Amino acid sequence: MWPMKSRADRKRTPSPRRWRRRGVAMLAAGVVAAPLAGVPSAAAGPEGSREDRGSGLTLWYDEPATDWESQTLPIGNGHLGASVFGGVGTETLTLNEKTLWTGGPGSAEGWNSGNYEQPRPGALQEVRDRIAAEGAADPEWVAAKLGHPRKGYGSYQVLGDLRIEQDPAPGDVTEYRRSLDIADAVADVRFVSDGVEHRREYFASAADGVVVVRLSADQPGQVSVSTDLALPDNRTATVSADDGVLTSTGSLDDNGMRFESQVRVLNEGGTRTDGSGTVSVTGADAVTMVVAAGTDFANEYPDYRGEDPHAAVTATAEAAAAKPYTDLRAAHVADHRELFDRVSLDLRQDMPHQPTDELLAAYRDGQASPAASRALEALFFQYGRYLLVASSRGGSLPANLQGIWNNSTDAPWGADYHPNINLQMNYWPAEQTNLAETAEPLFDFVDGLQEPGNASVRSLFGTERGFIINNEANPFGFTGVGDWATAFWFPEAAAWLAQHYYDSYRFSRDDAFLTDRAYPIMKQLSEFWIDNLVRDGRDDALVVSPSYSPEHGSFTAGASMSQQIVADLLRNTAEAAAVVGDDEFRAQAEQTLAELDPGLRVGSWDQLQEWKEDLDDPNDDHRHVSHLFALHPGRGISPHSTPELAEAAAVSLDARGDGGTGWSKAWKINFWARLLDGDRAHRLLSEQLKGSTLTNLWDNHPPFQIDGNFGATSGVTEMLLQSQHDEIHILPALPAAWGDGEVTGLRARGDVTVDMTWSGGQATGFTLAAGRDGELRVRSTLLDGASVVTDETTGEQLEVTPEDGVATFTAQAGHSYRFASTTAGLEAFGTGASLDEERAVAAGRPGLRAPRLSRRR
Ligand code: FUC
Repeated sequence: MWPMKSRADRKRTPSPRRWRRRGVAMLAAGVVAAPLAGVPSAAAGPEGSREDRGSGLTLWYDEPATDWESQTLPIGNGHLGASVFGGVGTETLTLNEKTLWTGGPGSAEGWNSGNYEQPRPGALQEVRDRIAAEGAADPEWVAAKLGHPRKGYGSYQVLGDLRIEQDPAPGDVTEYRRSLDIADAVADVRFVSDGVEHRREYFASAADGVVVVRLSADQPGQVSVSTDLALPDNRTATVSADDGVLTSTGSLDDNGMRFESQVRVLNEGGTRTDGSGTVSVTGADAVTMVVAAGTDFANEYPDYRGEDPHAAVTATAEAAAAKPYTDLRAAHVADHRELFDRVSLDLRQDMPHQPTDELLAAYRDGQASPAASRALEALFFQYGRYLLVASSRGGSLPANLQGIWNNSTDAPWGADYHPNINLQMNYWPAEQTNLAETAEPLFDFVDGLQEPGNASVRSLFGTERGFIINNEANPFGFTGVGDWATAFWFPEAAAWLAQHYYDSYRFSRDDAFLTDRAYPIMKQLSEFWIDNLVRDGRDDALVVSPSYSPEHGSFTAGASMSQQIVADLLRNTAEAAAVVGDDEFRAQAEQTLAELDPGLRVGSWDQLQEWKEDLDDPNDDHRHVSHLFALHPGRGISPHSTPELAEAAAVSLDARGDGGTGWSKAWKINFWARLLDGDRAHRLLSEQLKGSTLTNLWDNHPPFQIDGNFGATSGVTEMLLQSQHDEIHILPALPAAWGDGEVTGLRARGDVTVDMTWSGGQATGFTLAAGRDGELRVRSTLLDGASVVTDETTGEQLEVTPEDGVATFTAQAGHSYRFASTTAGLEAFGTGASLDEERAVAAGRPGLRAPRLSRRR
């Protein structure tokens, strides 16, 4: 329905990817039935509602938001976003449509896609020669040689503010509550005024493609509102009202991008009147507003324009407006929960009846109880999953630096795509937290970079094969460079993004995805690097030159991150080539890999070197820790197989400290988890919550930048489960603060879904649900003692003997394998097994079921 057609879409086979559908729709009648009607349930009393305390999956506040960045509550359906202020007399929803961008072709500034407007013969060689001769080159000098000012880069745009004025403004407001239930993905505002309880609900439905607002009261005829749209002045727009439909249509001054939004105002009772750019309703029992929007952006090189959005927006708005509110809400909740409910996390938390901003403040001040602290941490984990679902659904652009939420026409960094950490971090939680579908826009985006990125290869490198992007990208195929000396050159970025394709395959083992989509991308990127690696005169190894450790230091040859990324690409490509049967290229990738400097060196103070020369300063606390790429998100360092490198990584990480910006702390959670240090990982999570999290729980770089939310969710997952080394590592980095708990629905590489319980810091049981036939390798302390493994599907027990802490067994697709300790912690299962059953399992008697975890698949 949206004018987003990627090359990949057109080329795709009818069913390119077997999306895993592990979640069981939680459309239990009670989940969706209770709050639907126009008459809401009672507002929360002083003891708190069920949502405040019970589920622990609600952010709530006792005041309206006054600051967009730190206080508004975000809803989104991947295409449309809205931030809810919750004002009483005047409610404001800041609206976003993900493709509304200035810049690109047709921009008033001109447009150069980052490629050179005049050829620069010899410039790249001159930089390489100076680096070879002098060992390093100053970034300013390199930028003068290889950079140039960006033209028409643009910025992500706010669509506008939807304002809803209640007339007369409510007086004597009591019992005010503003909340966001992230399990239902519904925001809610309630208050009492003059004895009338008002309730407003807000959600962004992927099922129907619209944002929905519902205003109601517990007495008839009490909803009187007028609504209008406030638009920025960097566009031409007409706002008209006709038959209850508020339409804004126009184009951006900068690039002529056309946009349209429609707000359909549907009143139950009362009178509706069209004004000049407003729709008013008086004396209604309830009012539903349905918002649809679109632009004429299309992910099609080189023009990036498709159809005028009018027809699609009208069709979407009409279809949604024809449905009863209860149906819209039910469809939305079911759609969201099908994704969200796949993972549950129980840290034995106890959510206090306390507004979320007060809970965050108490956590920061060390005043929150341990159980309340765990409640905030578990909520923060799930919030990252919520935000990913809300900001990244198939058919639009990927989640940008602010996800989908933006209130300005000149967003920080344009709210663009920064692939030197930020864009990748956005997608770390996708596979591991069972939200594989959310990565689809990333793959569409990267697929769409092939043509513009190949033009950049030809312009910047003078070679022909493959494609690149550099430090920043926008939706219009900006794949070249700017001139910001410390952040303009990073052609390794696309190779890093290729890791997401291969990792997606490692999780799903979907051969069609690998053959049709991932491998062609990986091969092209490998070809680019095979064409552009250079011989290092120091040791004859193949290196990247010029090479720049993101935003840090001088240009050199063979900085660690550059080498580690290219090594990761070549290794993955060689493995993938073996699967798809491309033996010739496999041999070429392996040969290049053998000659490549791997970028893994231990330096003079036992640190992992950031550069090929030992230049690291132990007092340097730079936020980027790029040279640990091989530890995370790569797989070149492991405490088990390369302990000396892991130790060096720990020394480097320790020196960098526990500070940093939001995303930097989030990355450090992942690093410490990969180093199997749960307490340190937890400390970083605490640091992020205390110092880099806004009261609406958005990550604060500063400014608000959503990568840290996603990075933290990934970090928590890495603490609980890892599988990057082809073994499923159960509870690899459990902190002392999370001594007892349970998690369900996490994903491990190999197409496995994992549930776990633990007690006293030790695994007490876990279940591996295998999606494929084949060998699985498992590492768990539970296997150190006597344990029993039961195929839950057949009831049979398996002989599993760990070697060096790793058990290997052959799994069958569709079977679940239950690992249970026979010596300890059985009472911790406690979910459905009788004492007799538990004793029977403990005694290793076959034929009796192991205690079950609560599972939702
Ligand atoms: C990275 C960081 C900056 C900022 C920017 C958006 O390049 O180095 O700190 O987060 O992205």
